[in-house]
Amino acid sequence: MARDLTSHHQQLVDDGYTIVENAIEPGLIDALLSDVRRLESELDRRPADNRFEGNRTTRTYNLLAHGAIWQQVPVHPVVLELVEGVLGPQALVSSLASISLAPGETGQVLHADDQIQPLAKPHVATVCNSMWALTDFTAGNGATRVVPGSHLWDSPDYFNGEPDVDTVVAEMPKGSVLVWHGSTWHGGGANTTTDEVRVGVAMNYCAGFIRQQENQQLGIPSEVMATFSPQLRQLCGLGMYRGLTGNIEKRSPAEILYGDPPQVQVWDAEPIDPHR
Ligand SMILES: O=C(O)CCC(=O)C(=O)O
Repeated sequence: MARDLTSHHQQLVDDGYTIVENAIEPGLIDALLSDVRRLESELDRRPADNRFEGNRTTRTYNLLAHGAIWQQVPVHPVVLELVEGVLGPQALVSSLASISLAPGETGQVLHADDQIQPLAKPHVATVCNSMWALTDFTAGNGATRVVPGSHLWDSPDYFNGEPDVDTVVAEMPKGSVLVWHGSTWHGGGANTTTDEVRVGVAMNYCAGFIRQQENQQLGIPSEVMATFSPQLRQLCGLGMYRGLTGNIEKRSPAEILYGDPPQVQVWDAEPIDPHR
């Protein structure tokens, strides 16, 4: 039976975030964690050294290109239901990355994930992101901090120092997911432990009318895209949004390239009155 997410939908409306405890099947969480470690080693991922990504944090981007197991993440029904509640239908994968926050990492600057968009706030949701806990997230190991209600504020100046706002530490057990509206201020916490690496997966979505953060159409090799389900190809931006945006001569790229079921083009969807 599908999980009742009513209270989580409401918390996203009111507070701009929600935590769904134990949302993901434990076997999948363990398999993802082991794949994050495989990729960090095989791709020789090292921490970046900038204020945003941190200097004790290892990130692996574009995960859909790096192993079949990642195909299970964007389509997870619990997360996708909440995300589509915020963004509406036909949302897109914006980016998929792992974030391993090691001891000694300092708190990330608070920010909103839609702040790069030149839109007056508050505005209709354009971004909705999630953080999957592959390990426990605690105040000590750098659990994400969120600012409740900040999705309703007007244009703040995020990068001008640490704002004086109250944050909630999104502590959650391994297997849980934090979902937030793209305008909600948040940031990774500081990892003050001596031996715990906090590992999360940032599964980020945008509305179907917004440009994706990571270019899924070019970043995922076509032979890998060919192994995806039609639903995942749609999420990667190979469909048409509302029967129009992203079309090629009135057909979707997914239909042309992979033979996916045709989508009705919006102009053809309107019934024609033969007497007009
Ligand atoms: O690591 C986290 O908890 C949050 C990361 C984040 O918000 C980001 O990099 O945009």
